[in-house]
Amino acid sequence: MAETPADSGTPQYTSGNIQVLKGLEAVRKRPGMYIGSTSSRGLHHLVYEVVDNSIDEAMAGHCTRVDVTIHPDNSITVVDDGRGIPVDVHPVEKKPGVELAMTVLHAGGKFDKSNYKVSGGLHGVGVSVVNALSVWLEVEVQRDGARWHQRYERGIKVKELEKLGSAEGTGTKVSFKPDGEIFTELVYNFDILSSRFREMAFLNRGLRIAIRDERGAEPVEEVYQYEGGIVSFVEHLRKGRQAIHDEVFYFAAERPEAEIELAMQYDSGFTENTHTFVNNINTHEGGSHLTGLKAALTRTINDYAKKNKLLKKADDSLSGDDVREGLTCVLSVRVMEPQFEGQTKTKLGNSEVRGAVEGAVNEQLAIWLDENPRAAKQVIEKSLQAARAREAARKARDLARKKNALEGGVLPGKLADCSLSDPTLTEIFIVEGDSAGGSAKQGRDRSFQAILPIKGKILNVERARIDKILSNDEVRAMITAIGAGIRDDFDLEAARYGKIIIMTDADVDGAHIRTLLLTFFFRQMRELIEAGFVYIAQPPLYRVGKGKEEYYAYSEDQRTEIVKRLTNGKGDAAKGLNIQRYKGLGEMNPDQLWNTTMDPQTRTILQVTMESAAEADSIFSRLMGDDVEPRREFIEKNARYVRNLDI
Ligand code: 0RA
Repeated sequence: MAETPADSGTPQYTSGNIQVLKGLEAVRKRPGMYIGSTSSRGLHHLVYEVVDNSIDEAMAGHCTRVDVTIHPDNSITVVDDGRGIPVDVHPVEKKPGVELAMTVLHAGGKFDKSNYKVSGGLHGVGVSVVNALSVWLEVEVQRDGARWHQRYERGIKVKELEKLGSAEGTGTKVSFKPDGEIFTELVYNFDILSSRFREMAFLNRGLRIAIRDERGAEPVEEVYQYEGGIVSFVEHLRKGRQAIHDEVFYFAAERPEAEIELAMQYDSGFTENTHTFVNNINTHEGGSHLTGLKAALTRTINDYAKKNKLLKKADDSLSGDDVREGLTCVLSVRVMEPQFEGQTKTKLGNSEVRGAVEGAVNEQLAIWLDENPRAAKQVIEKSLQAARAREAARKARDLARKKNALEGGVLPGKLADCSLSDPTLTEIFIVEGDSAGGSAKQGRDRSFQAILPIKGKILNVERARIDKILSNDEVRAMITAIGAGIRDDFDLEAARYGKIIIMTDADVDGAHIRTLLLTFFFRQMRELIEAGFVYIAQPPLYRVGKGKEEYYAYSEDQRTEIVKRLTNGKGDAAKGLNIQRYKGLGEMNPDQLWNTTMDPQTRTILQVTMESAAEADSIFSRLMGDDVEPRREFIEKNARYVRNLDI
């Protein structure tokens, strides 16, 4: 039990205090239960948690800006101009509201649950959890003409709430430093935070969110504010593809079950980019709101097409996939008591939301189509083309099926399969090139490791339609080997391996092939990424030999370090060291490949995550889409990363 801090006078353990300490102790004992993990992901969750509270204020109409700062010691400050957390003493708990917010689980400073627009949900565990998991946390509130301050250490109050003086305006400032006793990673990633805040700014029209990184020589700052809200979001996501109608379709509707906002636009591409949110949380796994949206799109577009005699045969109809081809769409709903389900708790379970979304979209989309006949015609024409291509693909697939190419147990000839068949144990390496494939086949543990060599550049699936995708040999080999189908027919349970490991050369071509493969999985087997099945192998860049000893370096820094160590700090490479730069996997013999890259005991593999599907999607489109300009922009902006790929 914690001691009462020295400066707070006589110890006073009330039952309330003991409850509080027990609560926060529980958080410190099982942090994963509250923030999901204690790795990088959990570390970032702390910031989201605090910012979510500010966004709640914004949603309630009381806050216009949020400023986030990453300090040089990786502590964080979040400032908002909301009403400020209440500082008056709670009549029952006999403590200032701000203290309850900081110490009582799930209090979040909200004493009345009447607030409809709560962000909460995936995070929403309350700022007390951040407090419990921080070495220190300071909160400053401006309210009622004064400024107030309080400090905690590992969740324990070390200073009573103190009035610092008079002040104008209102707002809340929370600063904290994550606890190294809890987290395995303490360094914040600017890009992860930044893209999350951009998403937040899109979802909360007009709200200004700034993020400032003070860790480098020069501070870096990004400011996000979108007067267009999710319309701007759709325009951002669609960037890189050619729109087929000028204006983004948008509506906002209030229903008893949910507040609904939708923005969408069609482009000439062949993929669908739908992103759904519930109370600002990205529902990667979809759920009832998405089901309602899909049903409404299919129904309303078919109704319009029939009414306007745009379908050739009376009995023809467009499928869901047809009407979503080339669609970029953001659906944002706000629900009073969201039920999150699914593997990553990002699937909306509330069944009543389905009908609400379906009804609203049916109604509003029908109006829009009627009022925009030119756009409507483009959309129907596009869907009809998709239907024709799909019919062609079905024929191609039937043919392929007959040849046992996609299904029916015949595995691709190039696959060296493993002997075990339990996918919790097995893994497949997708290897660039036949020579590396040969080494991998010899070096592997054949009981659980399968090898599929693929030839150079696979098809760019972003640009190709389904019928073409399926006619590509490399792609077909991957689909058959994995055995879980693609797109809507994808069945994770049927996957023949638990790990899909991409193994490409450490050069520019290798990076390109890796991006192509990731695009393929992202587009055709998204669930595979969502479920965390996809990995990237990390082959070494150098082999440093000294006599009979050999060491492997996976980065430039590591090579320098090894050379220093082997030359007793002199860093002189000439001293009998043999440094080999691996240009390709093919240069490694089977044993080396096993030891450095494939042996689960010693290797490092990177798991591909869907941290932000929206961001990943937009990058894929920018890099792989038809428009050249965004690709050039991206490459220029990221040239420093690109350059590192082939040193
Ligand atoms: C409870 C009640 C009120 C505001 C807040 C909490 C609040 C919490 C946070 C956390 C970060 N920023 C915040 N801003 C406000 C409303 C009090 C009133 O009615 O004035």
